[in-house]
Amino acid sequence: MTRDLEEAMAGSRRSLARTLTAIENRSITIQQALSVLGPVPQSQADTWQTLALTGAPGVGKSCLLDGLLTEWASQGLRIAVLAVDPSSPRTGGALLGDRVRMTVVDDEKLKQQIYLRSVATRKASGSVPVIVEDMTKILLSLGWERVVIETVGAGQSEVRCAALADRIVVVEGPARGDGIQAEKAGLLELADAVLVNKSDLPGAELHSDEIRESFELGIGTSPPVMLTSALHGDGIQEAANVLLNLSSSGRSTRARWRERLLAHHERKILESPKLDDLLLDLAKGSIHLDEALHLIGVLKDE
Ligand SMILES: Nc1nc2c(ncn2[C@@H]2O[C@H](COP(=O)(O)OP(=O)(O)OP(=O)(O)O)[C@@H](O)[C@H]2O)c(=O)[nH]1
Ligand SMILES: [Mg+2]
Repeated sequence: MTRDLEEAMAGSRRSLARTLTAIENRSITIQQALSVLGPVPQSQADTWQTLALTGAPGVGKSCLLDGLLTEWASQGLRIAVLAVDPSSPRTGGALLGDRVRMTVVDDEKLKQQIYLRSVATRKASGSVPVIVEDMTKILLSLGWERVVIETVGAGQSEVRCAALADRIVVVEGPARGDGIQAEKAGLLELADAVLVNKSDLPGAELHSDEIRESFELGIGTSPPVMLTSALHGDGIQEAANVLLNLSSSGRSTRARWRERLLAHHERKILESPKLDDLLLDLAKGSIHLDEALHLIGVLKDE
């Protein structure tokens, strides 16, 4: 494994892929990897290192990303993408590259600036947010300047993957006539920006008004809400500029830390070597929940 890590440091993409797979399978720990790769660089003042692009299946996240990556890579940035849950029922689990053609990699020059990777959530052993967090650390410590996480914005695990990122961009489609329901409001609470994609279809403008309104009426200060058409390339350049320099609002920061706190707690429990034994004891009724949490070290004596 050390050889793969060293070759990845020397720029081998195959070794990088193998390293990420080892992280995915939990056959190496992040501590072991970083002991060879060196520490994860800290982010500069107000610039983000990680950005999540999240939203319902099929809203156009991958198509948008293709456009955004083209803009960012043209500016010389080195960007890695982790696409989480490519096993959505809609697409039957094809890999990132097969689902939507990422045209950015057709350009010989831009291709060098981009690294694309799917996270196979079905095969993943352990908590997906933990795996995504560790993979992100590997990429950053190998000198990828920005990591974009594409994840469906439904379900706790996906939302927690998004919450790992320094910034969250929620992607929406045109209005479907059902307004903003509770689940959507929960996701919007995490948003540092909203892209209403498919602006070439009717209802996109209406939906961006609905979103701004729902922020004003309850969620808090509205972040930038922008219209895009990934299909026609409308609004992509503007969105790329705004997103690259996006700052985080107090509202989204708090919401994100809440998710991270919960994810961290879960990580401690899932990674405890005592977990299997404790589950048996809990099932037998020989210990209580509080005792189990004590033994894992999540609960401390007051
Ligand atoms: N009309 C229109 N269609 C679009 C636009 N952007 C994407 N699409 C189409 O929407 C479909 C889904 O696009 P994807 O980029 O795969 O969507 P996604 O959000 O990544 O989907 P999942 O990864 O499965 O969650 C594709 O058929 C795209 O061609 C757009 O701006 N306008
Ligand atoms: Mg996609």
